Amino acid sequence: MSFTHAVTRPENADELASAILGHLTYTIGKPTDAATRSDWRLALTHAIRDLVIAPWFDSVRRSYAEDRKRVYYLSMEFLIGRLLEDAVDNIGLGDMARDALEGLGQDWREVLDDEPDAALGNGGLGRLAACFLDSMSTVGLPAHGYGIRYDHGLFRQSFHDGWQVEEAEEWLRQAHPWEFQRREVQYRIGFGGTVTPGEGDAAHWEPGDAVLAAAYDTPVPGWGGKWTNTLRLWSAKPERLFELDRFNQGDFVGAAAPAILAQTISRVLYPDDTTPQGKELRLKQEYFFSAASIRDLMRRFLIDHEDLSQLPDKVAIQLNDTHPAIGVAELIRVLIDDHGMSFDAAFELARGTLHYTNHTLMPEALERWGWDLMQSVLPRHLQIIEMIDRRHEAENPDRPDVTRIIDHGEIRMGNLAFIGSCRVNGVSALHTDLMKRTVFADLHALHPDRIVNVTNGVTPRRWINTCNPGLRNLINDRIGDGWVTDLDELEKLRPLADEAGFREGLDAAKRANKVRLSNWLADRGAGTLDPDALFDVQIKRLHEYKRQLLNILETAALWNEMREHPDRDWPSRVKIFGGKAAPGYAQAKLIIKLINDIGAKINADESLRGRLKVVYPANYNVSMAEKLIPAADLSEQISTAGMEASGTGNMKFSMNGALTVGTLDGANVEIREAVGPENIFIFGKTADEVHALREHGYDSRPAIEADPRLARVISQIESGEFSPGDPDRFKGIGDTLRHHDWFVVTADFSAYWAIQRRIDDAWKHREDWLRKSAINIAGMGRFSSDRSIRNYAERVWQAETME
Ligand code: T68
Repeated sequence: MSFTHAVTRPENADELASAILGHLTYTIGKPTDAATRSDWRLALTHAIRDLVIAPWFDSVRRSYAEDRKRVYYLSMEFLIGRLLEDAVDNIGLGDMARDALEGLGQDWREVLDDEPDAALGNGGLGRLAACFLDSMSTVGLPAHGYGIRYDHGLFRQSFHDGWQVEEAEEWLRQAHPWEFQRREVQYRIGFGGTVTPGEGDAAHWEPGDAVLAAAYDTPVPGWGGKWTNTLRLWSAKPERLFELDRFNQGDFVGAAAPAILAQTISRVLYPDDTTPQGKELRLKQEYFFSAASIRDLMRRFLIDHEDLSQLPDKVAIQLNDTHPAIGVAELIRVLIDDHGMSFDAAFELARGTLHYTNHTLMPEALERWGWDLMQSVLPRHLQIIEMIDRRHEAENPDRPDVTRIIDHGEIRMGNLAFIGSCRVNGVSALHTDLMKRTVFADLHALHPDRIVNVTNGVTPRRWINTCNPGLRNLINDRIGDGWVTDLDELEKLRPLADEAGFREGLDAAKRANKVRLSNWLADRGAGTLDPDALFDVQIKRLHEYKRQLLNILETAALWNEMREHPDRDWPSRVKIFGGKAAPGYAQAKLIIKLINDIGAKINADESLRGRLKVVYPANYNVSMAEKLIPAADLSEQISTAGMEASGTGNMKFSMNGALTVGTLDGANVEIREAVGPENIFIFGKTADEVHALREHGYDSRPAIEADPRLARVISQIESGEFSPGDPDRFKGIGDTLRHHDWFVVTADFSAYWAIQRRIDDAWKHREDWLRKSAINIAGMGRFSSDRSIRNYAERVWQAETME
């Protein structure tokens, strides 16, 4: 019998409203007069989800039928944010859905804002994975995302007296209608135990304990609904839910204990960003999802292929940073122990299939695991890693020690990922170049063709089309909407930069976004903001290398200067900060407190007549970024040169018409090329200069002595001017700036101050500013994640799209 109730696409808002009401009644089980906002959101979500299912099935069917190479993107993090509005827009029903919902008496924005963010990531790395999912679907590349279904995503941040306080995040407290649990798909993932030798290279591993990896699938519809991929997230479940014996003996808590222990593996996202922690649980998380994913993709491969040697022709596995690098050993283990291959053959196959993306140059951020820990958690994998290391040494007898995988009792996951991969990539031109010259210099010398560059990108669907309707409409009116899937089309805006009418439109769209943001911030206690002020925004994880400290020092120095020269023509500025510090990162948390304390002092100073404000809304996340970025005039990208691998926020701001103040770091270098040096504010030491400064131990004293503004702010911080009740509070920050200024904040201060004053001047020339803004938007074509994904498909995965 064929299925005759397939949901058809609604022709108009009434039909969609009827589908929403149907779900409110029969799926949610609520009459309209008792329905809450969440009920309406869930009903709308189900109505939209229905429309995604048939195209999803079609995509799966076609990818099996045509037997194309599939891409598997393994990532510990997918920072996907909200899904509803994105899905509605991707299937082209944005206006209709709004009309339908408003016809039902609901406020569109309020209903959309009811959706919790899926914060299954820390920052750039996780958000990149989410943009890549969108692009892989949009360009029609058969792909799966594989990750962990954390019960608790990134912690919720609040400020108590200006200090960061963390609380567990609970995105799953509400129903999550986008996912489908696949009860039939579960794998037993073992840990510990013993290994006994088998035939040839094979061995028998008897794990000491095990958990089940249970699959939850989320459809990822691309633009226009033409292709839909799957994000499969793994949740850890116990093998036995319950120990009846213990329960019957009255040990009610103990009866459930083994189950609870098993579930801890997918309980929380590690809130570290860039610093690894030698935690057993983290290693178990990494193995858990890598092993489940590899078993799942092997199962799919074996449905249609008997010949394992075809694996590299049909499968590309991308390791998003080293977090899934244990997958190198797991894939080889499966090929040897489960499929009877020799180690050499298995290694060759694995190396043809795996690829690794590096996201950081900080050597301390490259993962390492203790030999003892690996031996106790993954004894068979340790043997395989030893075999890989010996083989690499045999092939490269003169290799330097730094290229070893196992050294000084540690397993270096970066080297394992490099040696086990076919292609290794950096995420911006500068970062890739530095990878070749620094952390991977010796491995690069041994394997000169392996490292390639794939500059990051972001999806213009979420980051212009959906988050900035004013700008979207302006662009569509002038050049049509082809840019949504071919961002190079934005080039057509370049000549319009010289057209007053277009600049006016740009101005009006930006101002409307700023008014909306001001209202939203006012609701969060920011007071009244002047929408005609320059909105100067730094939003990203709190990290010393990102130098929020440089920004707040300059802000305090500006405050001093404004008080000294109150009659100067100071343009109004709103300094907006957003971002979380890792809970264990004391210095970053102290910087948050400093920003809030300096902000409180400035905001209370009436002599400024509102011309300088500092705002730091708590709990920055993807949906907050969607409000802030369209309203920004100035984008702060001021990391210590050589330390930000790429940045992706920099691209989002520029696409939305903000001008960048930045160092020559990460993708800022390529943004400068794309928009022209006269349309971006670049300052500060270059990566090579920073390196040279550090070589002999950087001494900040001359820089502080030479700049009275800087000297004064540091003294104010140290003397307790911003912390009168606790004058010693920020001594540590003064001490860092004076004696251990690793991030060369003091060396760049004068240049940063100077460029900010140039920005003050530029802001006063409104037409010229808008021209620059238009040129920024026009130049952003190459920063679409569609371009990144096409680069990966061609240069890394050797995979074709379904066009
Ligand atoms: C970021 N890395 C880079 N790491 O810092 C950024 N790390 O320059 C780049 O644009 C982005 O990756 C995408 O390539 C991260 O975000 C992490 O979040 C992270 C998480 C856990 C452990 C280590």
